[in-house]
Amino acid sequence: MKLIRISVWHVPLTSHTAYYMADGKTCDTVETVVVALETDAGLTGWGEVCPIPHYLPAYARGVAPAVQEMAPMLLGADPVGPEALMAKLDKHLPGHVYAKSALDIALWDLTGQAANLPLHALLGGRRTETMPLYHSITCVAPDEMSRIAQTAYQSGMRQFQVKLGADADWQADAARLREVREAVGDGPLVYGDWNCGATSLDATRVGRAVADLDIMLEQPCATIEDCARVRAATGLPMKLDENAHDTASLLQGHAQGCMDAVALKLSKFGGLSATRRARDLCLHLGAKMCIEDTWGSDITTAALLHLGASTDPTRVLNVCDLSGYVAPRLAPDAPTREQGRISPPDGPGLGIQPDKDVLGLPDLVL
Ligand code: 0XW
Ligand code: MG
Repeated sequence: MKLIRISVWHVPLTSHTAYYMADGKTCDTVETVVVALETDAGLTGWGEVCPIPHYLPAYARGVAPAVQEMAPMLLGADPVGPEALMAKLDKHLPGHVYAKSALDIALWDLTGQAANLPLHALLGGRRTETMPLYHSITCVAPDEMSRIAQTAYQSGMRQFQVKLGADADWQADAARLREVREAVGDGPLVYGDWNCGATSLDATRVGRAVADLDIMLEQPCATIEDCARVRAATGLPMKLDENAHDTASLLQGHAQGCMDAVALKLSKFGGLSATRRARDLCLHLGAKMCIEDTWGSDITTAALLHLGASTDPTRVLNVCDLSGYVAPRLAPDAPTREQGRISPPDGPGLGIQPDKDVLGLPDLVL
């Protein structure tokens, strides 16, 4: 089987509700990039990557030029066995992992379709029926955030990511964590995410103000060293996100003692192949994993669900139904949340069928 055509679409995704993070970052409407790889056997593999502006070293309009650069290595190649082809792409164009993420997902989709097996079977075998989701709460007034948490709790959610730092007011951040914890009661996981936006001073003050509560902190500062300082000064468990993006940073987070949990976003590492290797390293290091991506719709969500379902469930902190936060849905047959949990699709490959009417005409065909 040979790859004969590459198509790329840019699709604006709009969040159902406003979504604010520290440093003025938002993803109210962001562009997702969809990639289709067609073969001479009539199969089409789908990939997606959706960077949030100003969030990671990645941007939506950077994907198509990188794909164009890699196209000569892809066209005519056998897509079955994604890691072999991804290794060739890594030699041809080092880095650009977010663009490669969409290609790698599409290669896995084709490999699964060729094998007539769902990706979770090829990624090591299904370990669980359903996985817990977390609900990410936009950084607004503390009482509004506790109302959002309560509504999500009633829908079955038991894990809550409380966005912090939008107003640089550390006391408001402490109130956000306290009020959300009160709203959902003891037991559910509550964690505050600054998305790198705090100083170690402010994050430490917040952490110490809520140290009587069962709270985890996520990526308060811009460096692993500063996150480790906050972890040590507050005694609160910590999740790394933005700083954990490759083997070296996972090892560093672990060595610095601030990686109780970690966000494995597919596009930080370079797709399913690279994130599976990161997953295996985290199994060894003992960090609990949030298996997800930066943002996106049904294609990236299906991909992360397959990796999550093939991971030891005692090590999976949670997964994210990214497509549940945005419109339009790209695939009408994609899984949706039920009582705060979600399952991967069952069909071959990713197991979803993107809707060509929603996508329209591609922006680039190679
Ligand atoms: C990447 N986000 C902004 C979207 C996901 O829901 C989680 C969050 C994060 O930074 O963890
Ligand atoms: Mg985060």
